[in-house]
Amino acid sequence: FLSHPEDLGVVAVGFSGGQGKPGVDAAPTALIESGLLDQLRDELGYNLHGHGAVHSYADLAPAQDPPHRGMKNPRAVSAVTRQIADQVYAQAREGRLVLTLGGDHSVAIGTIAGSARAVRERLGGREMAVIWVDAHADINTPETSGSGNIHGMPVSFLTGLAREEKEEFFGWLKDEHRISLKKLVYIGLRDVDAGEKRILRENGIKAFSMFDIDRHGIGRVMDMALAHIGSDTPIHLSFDVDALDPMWAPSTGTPVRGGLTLREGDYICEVVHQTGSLVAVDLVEVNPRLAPEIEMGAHETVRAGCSLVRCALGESLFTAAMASTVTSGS
Ligand code: HAR
Ligand code: MN
Ligand code: MN
Ligand code: MN
Repeated sequence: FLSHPEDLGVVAVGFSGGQGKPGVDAAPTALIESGLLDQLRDELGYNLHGHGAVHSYADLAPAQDPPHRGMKNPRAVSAVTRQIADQVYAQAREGRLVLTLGGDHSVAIGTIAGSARAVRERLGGREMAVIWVDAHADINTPETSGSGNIHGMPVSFLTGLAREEKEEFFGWLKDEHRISLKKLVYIGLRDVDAGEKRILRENGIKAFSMFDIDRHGIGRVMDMALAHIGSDTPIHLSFDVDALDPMWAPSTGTPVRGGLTLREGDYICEVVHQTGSLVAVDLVEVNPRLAPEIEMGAHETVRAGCSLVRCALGESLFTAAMASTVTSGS
């Protein structure tokens, strides 16, 4: 689906307004300083675009931003995600793969809006699918949310379950930005609010929880996830690092025990890359300021994040060429 698959648009989003813990805004810089973009260019051979700046969006935050329908920082999150949507769209419109480094998961309102719009425009009105890898479903509406944190709501705005007329409260989201509930697949869920469970059930949304991964193994779960999406559908992968067990990713705002191993996370990314249908990747919720009590916690979390991104972008030790070498014994 990409006219320039070797060209990678990079959007680095230093934004934390979708939740209450500072530090997740420092993730793009930490990921980049650890060498991620150099690896993508030098080892995986991508031409990078738009990677010069880490966007802070500080100028978009209004002086006063009182809650609206219980949402915290609604004007700031709306304005920032609107700008992210434009930035992702500008890269995706060129037929490039787009990598967004968050930021909290509210940024996905922008990334998915931007890539869904570009896919429709470039591919004759087609809808893309979203694979949402997360401990959480992030599908609260403003009304079901207990926290008011918008990083727990992006999927409800993106699917139209939550709607707003007013421009400054996500009213800028139009049909062209939205995704279908039928083309959404969750992987890794284990901390889902009661209201979210009802939304998942009532709408028949495809979700593979940690229970399903324990039962079937990650290999079969990915087969089922991709079968649900159907081949020949563009895929946007939104990966929340808290899908990984805190053993591999302790430095994140809402860690939940009983998560994916790093290897299972990498496998998800490898398999999605292998489809050849990937159009965009988000890596969110790395917070290098958290879990300072864990020795090397931030370092390990950043390292895990880099590994996930490299796998999604095609790093695989066991390439087809190597496989044939091994099996033919030459
Ligand atoms: N469900 C809770 C809420 O709505 C917690 C959401 C936590 N979200 C993330 N992103 N960390 O997945 O507030
Ligand atoms: Mn090119
Ligand atoms: Mn999330
Ligand atoms: Mn999460």
